[in-house]
Amino acid sequence: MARRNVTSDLPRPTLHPDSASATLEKVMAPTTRSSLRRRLTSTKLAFVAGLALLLSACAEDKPLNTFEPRGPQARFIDSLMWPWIWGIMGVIFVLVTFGTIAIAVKGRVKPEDYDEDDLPKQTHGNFKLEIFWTAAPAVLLAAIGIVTINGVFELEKTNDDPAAGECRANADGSRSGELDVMVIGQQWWWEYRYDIDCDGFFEDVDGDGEIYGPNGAGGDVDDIEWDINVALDDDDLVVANQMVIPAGEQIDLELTSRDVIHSFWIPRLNGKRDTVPGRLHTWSLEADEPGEYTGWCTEFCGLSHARMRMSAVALSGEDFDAWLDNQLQLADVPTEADEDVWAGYQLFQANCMSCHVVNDGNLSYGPPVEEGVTPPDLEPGTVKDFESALTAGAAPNLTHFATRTVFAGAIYSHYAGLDADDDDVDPGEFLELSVDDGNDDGDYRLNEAILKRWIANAPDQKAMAPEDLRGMPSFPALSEEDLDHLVAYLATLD
Ligand code: HEC
Ligand SMILES: [Cu+2]
Repeated sequence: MARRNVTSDLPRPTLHPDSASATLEKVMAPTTRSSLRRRLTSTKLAFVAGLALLLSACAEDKPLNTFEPRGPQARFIDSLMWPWIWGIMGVIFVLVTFGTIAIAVKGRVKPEDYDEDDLPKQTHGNFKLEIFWTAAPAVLLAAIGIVTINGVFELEKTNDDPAAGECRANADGSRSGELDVMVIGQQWWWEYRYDIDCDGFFEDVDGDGEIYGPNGAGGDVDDIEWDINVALDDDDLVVANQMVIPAGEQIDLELTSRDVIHSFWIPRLNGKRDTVPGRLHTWSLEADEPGEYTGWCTEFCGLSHARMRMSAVALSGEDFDAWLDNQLQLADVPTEADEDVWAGYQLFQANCMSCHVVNDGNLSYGPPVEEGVTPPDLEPGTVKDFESALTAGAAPNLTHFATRTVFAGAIYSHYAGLDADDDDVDPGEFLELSVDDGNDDGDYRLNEAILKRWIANAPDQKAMAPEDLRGMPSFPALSEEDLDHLVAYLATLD
């Protein structure tokens, strides 16, 4: 390479004593065995950790994989990722990476040509290049922006409002019609309310002709302060932690929260949407096939945020109708004849009813109404919401607890031997869950141990703050026998 004298009067660069050469010297210095071992161990560790991370991508069971869409909404999002976003990013990644390597290799100075006074040609400004690398990203971002914004509108699409008489629980007993579900987040579990009679989610609680809440007269959703416990329509079906839906149908969701902001995310069915107290966000999801689809709260919401999961079970239309029929039944009231269950029922009334609802037709709690307002008469067999001893104002509804497979924010499964993703299991069998009756005929077994442990000391298993009315308290006074009785009672709630 030609020597260029112009630069010879520039100061020569010197190496900082702490920089690469110093490090190199240290590395080359004679080492004791232990320091060598240390170095090897951390290298090995880094290698193993890296490999584990890489291999985790090959896991068979990836219930939270966004790239395995199982419904139209999730598929739509996936179609944005590929070819659009990942495609464009991929091309840029390859161009930049290999471009950098190619230039470095091509422009490198061979040791024999090395001349410390020789600097590369200095370039200042290149109008064409600058225009190019400003315009090209702008064009790419605009393209991605167009498909993404279109996607936002696409995912907002809801079903048309059903015509009269086309509902899940029609007066004539038919089950045609679409389904709206309200999703309510609270610390640290999910409630699902099904608007099965299609009269909306809210009702005129005090009978003054005005409906509380966002659907109320003259109301702008965002302006109205509303108490969800008062406003919700009590004819609706209430379940906790496991949302059961018919496969192949779009389910419209209304999302809200009773305490802090949570985020609802079942990745194989749709993207994320925040649940915000005092607001209603619309969302939807649809599962192509029967099966279980899990999700995770994705907005930090306090102590047990990481233990606030979701479970959606899609059933065939027929199975779903059967499930719904069953859910609409009142819970059985135990009789004294069955001593264990009866004892459990008594314990439940004494210890648990201040928070949990079991709709067995014997409840007559009224909503917390203002002074001077008469609550409407209760139809026999209906249950009213009441303010429970909790900040969120509600604990999981246990009316059909034994027909669900998960509890406590879907972190535990209370049935042994059941996996909806198992090819041999018909998700419809979720309906036929029954307690182990002693004969070995393939019943799913209620996991009594896990339930007893939970009832005795829930905060020990899931971080909660019962002293602050957040979460379930522990019950140190309950004996082993009491716990058996309580579980015997819970097992009848099918
Ligand atoms: C102070 C209110 C309160 C009381 C009293 C209470 N619980 Fe709970 N319970 C909760 C809350 C809140 C949860 C949800 C906790 C979570 O998953 O984060 C819960 C969850 C549960 C669950 C799991 C339900 C599900 O679907 O996730 C069961 C079962 C349960 N409680 C049983 C009982 C029993 C039995 C008693 C009486 C011995 C009782 N609880 C007393 C507040 C209460
Ligand atoms: Cu949350």
